[in-house]
Amino acid sequence: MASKRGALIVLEGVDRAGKTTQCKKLVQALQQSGHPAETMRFPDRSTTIGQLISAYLEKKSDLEDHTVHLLFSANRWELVPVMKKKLEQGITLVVDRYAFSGVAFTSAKPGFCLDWCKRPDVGLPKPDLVMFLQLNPAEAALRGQFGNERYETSAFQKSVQEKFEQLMKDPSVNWKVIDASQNVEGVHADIRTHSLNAINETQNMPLGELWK
Ligand code: 2DT
Repeated sequence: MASKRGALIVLEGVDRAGKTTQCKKLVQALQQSGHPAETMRFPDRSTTIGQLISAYLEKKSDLEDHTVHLLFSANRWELVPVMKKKLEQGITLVVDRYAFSGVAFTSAKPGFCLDWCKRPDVGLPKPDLVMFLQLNPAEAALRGQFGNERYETSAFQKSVQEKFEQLMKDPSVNWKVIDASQNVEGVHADIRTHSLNAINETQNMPLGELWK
C-alpha cells in the first residue's frame, strides 16, 4: 500500500482572531504526537510575486484591484508543487490563510462578485479541513488596535466577515467554525481535535481539487 499522505489544513478568520498563534501551536502539538507537520502562510511574501504583494499591503505601492487578486492567486499556484510534494511525503501542512481569504478580501471591494474571485483558484489542492476562527468585532476590538496595513479597518473587516459567511455555505468544503473568543488553550483544543480527525480520515484518500 502507498504510504500515507499528510493532510492539508487551513486556518481562516478575520483580523486578530489568533490564526498565526494557533497555526504554530497546532504544528507543535502534531509533531509531539508523532505527525510530521509544517506551517505555511499566504501570502508567502518571500517569493518575487510575494514581494509585490507585500509592498501593496504595506501601502508602498498601488496595484489595480483585479491585478492584485490574480497575484495573490499566482502566489498560491507557485507554491503548489512544494505543497504536493510535502503532502505526498506524509507531512501535514497547516496553512495560515488560503484561497478563502483571497475571495473574501477581493469580493469585499466594490464591483467584484464571488464567482469571478473564485475562478483563478479553481483546481488548487483542496484543503481536507478549513477552520474559521470566529470572533465578533467587539471582542476583536478588546485585542488591540488595527495595524497600519491595507484592509485593516473595521468597516472593511465587516464586509470581509460577510463574504466568509457566504463562502462557508458551500458544502463542498469541509468547514468547521471555531469559537475564537475562548482562551488560547481552549481554541487550541478544538483545533487539535478537528485536525487529528481530518488527518485520520484523509490519509488514504487522494487530495481533492478546490471548487472543481
Ligand atoms: P497577513 O499576512 O497579516 O495574514 O495579511 N489577503 C490574503 C488577500 O487580500 N488575498 C489573499 O489571497 C490572501 C491570502 C488578507 C495578509 C493580508 O492580505 C489579505 C490580509
